[in-house]
Amino acid sequence: MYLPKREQALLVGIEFASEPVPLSLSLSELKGLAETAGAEVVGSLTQKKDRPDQKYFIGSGKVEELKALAAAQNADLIIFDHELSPSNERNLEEALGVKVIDRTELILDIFAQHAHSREGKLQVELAQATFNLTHLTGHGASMSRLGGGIATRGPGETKLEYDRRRLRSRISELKKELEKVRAHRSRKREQRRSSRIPTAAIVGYTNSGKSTLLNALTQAGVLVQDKLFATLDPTTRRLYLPSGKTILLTDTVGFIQKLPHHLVAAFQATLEEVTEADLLIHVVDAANPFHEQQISSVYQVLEELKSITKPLITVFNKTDRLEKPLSKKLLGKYKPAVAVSALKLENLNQLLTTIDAVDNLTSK
Ligand SMILES: Nc1nc2c(ncn2[C@@H]2O[C@H](COP(=O)(O)OP(=O)(O)OP(=O)(O)O)[C@@H](O)[C@H]2O)c(=O)[nH]1
Ligand SMILES: [Mg+2]
Repeated sequence: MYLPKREQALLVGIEFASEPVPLSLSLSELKGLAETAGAEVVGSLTQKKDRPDQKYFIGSGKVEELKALAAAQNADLIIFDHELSPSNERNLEEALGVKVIDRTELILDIFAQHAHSREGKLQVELAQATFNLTHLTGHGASMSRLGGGIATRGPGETKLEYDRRRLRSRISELKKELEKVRAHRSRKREQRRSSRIPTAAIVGYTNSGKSTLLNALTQAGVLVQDKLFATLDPTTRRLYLPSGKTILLTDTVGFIQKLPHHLVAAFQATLEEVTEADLLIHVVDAANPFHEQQISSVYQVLEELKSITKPLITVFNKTDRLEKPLSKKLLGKYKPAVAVSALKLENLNQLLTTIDAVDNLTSK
């Protein structure tokens, strides 16, 4: 069997004083993203700075350090934990002679590998094409020089374009196609509405256990993986509540901090499952030490989607991995909140009762 060589990646992060999320969280997440994309992380470099350097984003002394580290570790990919400008990327690649990508490109690469439905593929290609159009002065020239691999792959068999005119026409084609998909989805939603069954969307940070919860509650058989962004396409199943009521439950794409705005926009068709839902079930990985920061990131995206005022139940998941039970204070802060283990099927009845108690979730 042919196994492509794993790219050897170095991670780079700057600790800005103003950043609310600690760099250690961001970098460990970046490592997870890089591994999910198929790279092997061989080292990392960090720097404290007030603001990014104009030319290289990091300071020029750090560029030298990075070059030496890349040579010592045989790195063929450098991943920045921040959004780089096209000229930053070009300058860095020229100085280092190694492919340089940023967090957004890495996430887009994972999305491209995980897109299976026609809708998912269209959405990812639109996001990549929009990204490439705004970054043509960067990779456009250097991409061919620095070869393929991560951030050069499109969904399925699609080849990424780096030609301004072709990109523009492809973007308008993709938008038209996606309009059709949205129209189809909205017809399906209308059908559901006319069937008068209320809907709940499972939302939350990536890898928090959303698909595991859908499977546990409805035996949906959705793919579960210890990977970031395993789910891109929404799956909807019926859920029968203890009172005898029925609702439709939808598993959705995960959120992550520093999710660029245009990516959220490209996923509009999928995210409409969230904006149209009567109830949000917010799954939180209680075993992640940074779960409160993750909650804030999810709230930010929900705000962007104008869905933050919807009824919301917080589900603290993975309690089987906790050494001591969650504090009453935490559960009180995010009320109504339930602590469960979707994997071990623990306390799911309490969740069902809590869903049952939500006002206005009766058939309309
Ligand atoms: N220990 C433990 N692991 C869990 C639990 N729920 C989910 N997991 C694990 O967490 C990982 C991610 O689970 P998923 O259900 O794929 O998470 P997700 O939120 O759907 O992730 P994305 O679709 O990638 O955003 C898998 O390895 C699951 O087995 C739980 O209650 N306890
Ligand atoms: Mg999932």
